[in-house]
Amino acid sequence: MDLKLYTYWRSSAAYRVRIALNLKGVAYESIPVSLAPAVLAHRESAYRAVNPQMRLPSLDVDGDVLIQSMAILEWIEESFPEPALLPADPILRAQARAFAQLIVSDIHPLQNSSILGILRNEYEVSDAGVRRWVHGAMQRGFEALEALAANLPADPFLFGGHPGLAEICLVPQLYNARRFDVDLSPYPRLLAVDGAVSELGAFKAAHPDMQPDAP
Ligand SMILES: N[C@@H](CCC(=O)N[C@@H](CS)C(=O)NCC(=O)O)C(=O)O
Repeated sequence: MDLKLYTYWRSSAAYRVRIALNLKGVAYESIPVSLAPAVLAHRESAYRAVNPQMRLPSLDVDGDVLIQSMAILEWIEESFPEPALLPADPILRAQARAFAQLIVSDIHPLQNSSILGILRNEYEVSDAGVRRWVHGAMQRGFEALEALAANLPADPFLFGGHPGLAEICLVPQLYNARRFDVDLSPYPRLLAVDGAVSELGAFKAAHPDMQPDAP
């Protein structure tokens, strides 16, 4: 199978997919698409032809293009079942999915670069206002995640003996939080999970700084 991942080193949605492919031990080729404000290669016609939404990531599977990181993660899980990204128990599976969705659906969209651009350019929100918006979105989300994590066994992973969907979504969101200087000290459980998985090769290799297009 020939896999090409359209990615950008600092894209947290692409970071999720990189971690999952690494955890499954699946080889892929990285095709960098720059989201840097001076380049915006994702808005050019070449990438629009790949993904009409002009967002990252996209995964080309033998010529079929998949978009949306959660759909891609589900395809990865269905195509490469081991190691499982979700626990076996249906209740725990729903809880792991909810943990991930809280990040993917409720935190990340509020701090995505094009949304912040709209706030700045169309609504004339100041840099300080945008920063408050981003911090608020992350703090509300992390507060809920910390409470959810506090009810889970300190394994050190969230939903079982190895990292899965929850960690795949959490680690890139914490990376974004650090980029925006969000104080993470109120979330010790989340930081403990982050510390535990950051030691693993699959997470290390997926880190933005390790990507071929990182400066
Ligand atoms: N829900 C989408 C979000 C994708 C997304 O917003 N990706 C960001 C990078 S992390 C992007 O391409 N931003 C460029 C833009 O918004 O123009 C997913 O999970 O794949």
